Amino acid sequence: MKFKTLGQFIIEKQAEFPFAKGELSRLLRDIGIAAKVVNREVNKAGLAEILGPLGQINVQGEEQQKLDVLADEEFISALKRGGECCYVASEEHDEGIDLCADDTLCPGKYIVCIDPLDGSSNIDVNISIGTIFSIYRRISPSGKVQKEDVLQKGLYQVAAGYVLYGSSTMLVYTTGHGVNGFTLDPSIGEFCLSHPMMRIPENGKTYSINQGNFVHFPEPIKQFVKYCQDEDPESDKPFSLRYIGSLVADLHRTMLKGGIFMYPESLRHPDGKLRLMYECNPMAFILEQAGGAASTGKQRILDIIPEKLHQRTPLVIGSERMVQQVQQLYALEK
Ligand code: AHM
Ligand code: MG
Repeated sequence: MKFKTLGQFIIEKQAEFPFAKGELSRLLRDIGIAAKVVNREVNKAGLAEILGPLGQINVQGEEQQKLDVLADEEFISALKRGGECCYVASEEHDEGIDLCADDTLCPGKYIVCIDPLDGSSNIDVNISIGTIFSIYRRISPSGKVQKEDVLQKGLYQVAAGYVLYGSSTMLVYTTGHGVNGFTLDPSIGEFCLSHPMMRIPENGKTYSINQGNFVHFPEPIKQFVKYCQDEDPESDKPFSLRYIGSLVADLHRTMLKGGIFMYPESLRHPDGKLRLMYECNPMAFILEQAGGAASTGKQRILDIIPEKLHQRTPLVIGSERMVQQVQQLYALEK
């Protein structure tokens, strides 16, 4: 076979750390398997009549789609079965799920925060959606998982990744040693290494934001958007606007082509819309590992000390130079 599979790659990487017991490798493998099951369901959604709202409202006050529920169940049961994870926090659940609650000898030492199906409002219209995951090592040695085990800074993630259910399905992840991307080959049912050591260009010519909210944007973001729209042949401006409204797809494009994605605070959303633990931290870790940057505009995302699971934060992420420009505009505001 021409390409290395995800399974082979994980084993090979583990061999580079002779003292590692392979638990994280097994956890990543479990997530990869669940992603394939979810991909199968996403692909046949239109056929199987599982498309469309389930009629329940999730903790964020949004209508849950059937596929959200299915993806959530699939990932949680894969993590439970695998035995390496002691606690799952899912965007779909009010409270985290303690997988060790009834078992004081529970061997799992990893905490997984997951958005099982992000961008689900796009399902009905056949636009790319994604799964985002973030992995931490628990701090307390055993027993019931504590608040400090879960609410760790993004800086302490041991791994993070996403799955993009797009025109092809990809799994992209980092363990803090660069970012690698795998494309699902449906003919053999394997993720194959297609994008080794991904790097985001230092600068870009695309900006991504829900510009319909312009009147609500804070001043620095308004200024930056106007800067992107100015005519300047030297820097090839005006820049192109690209916004899918599906975070994984918008950030995957940003990582490959360079550019910036912003979901700022506004009067309507004083802390922005996106969730720190399920969306911003994992994406920040991945983008930083690929050579990019991620900020609230005022602070590095990975430095935020989380206070609650479903916390939201403004997000400015992408090519380092562009993120720095936005940060400078915020700094001038003071
Ligand atoms: P979700 O977690 O409910 O799917 O919402 C998150 C999504 C992101 O994928 C996307 O970046 C954002 O919401 C789009 O929001 P908006 O429609 O306000 O532009
Ligand atoms: Mg989401």
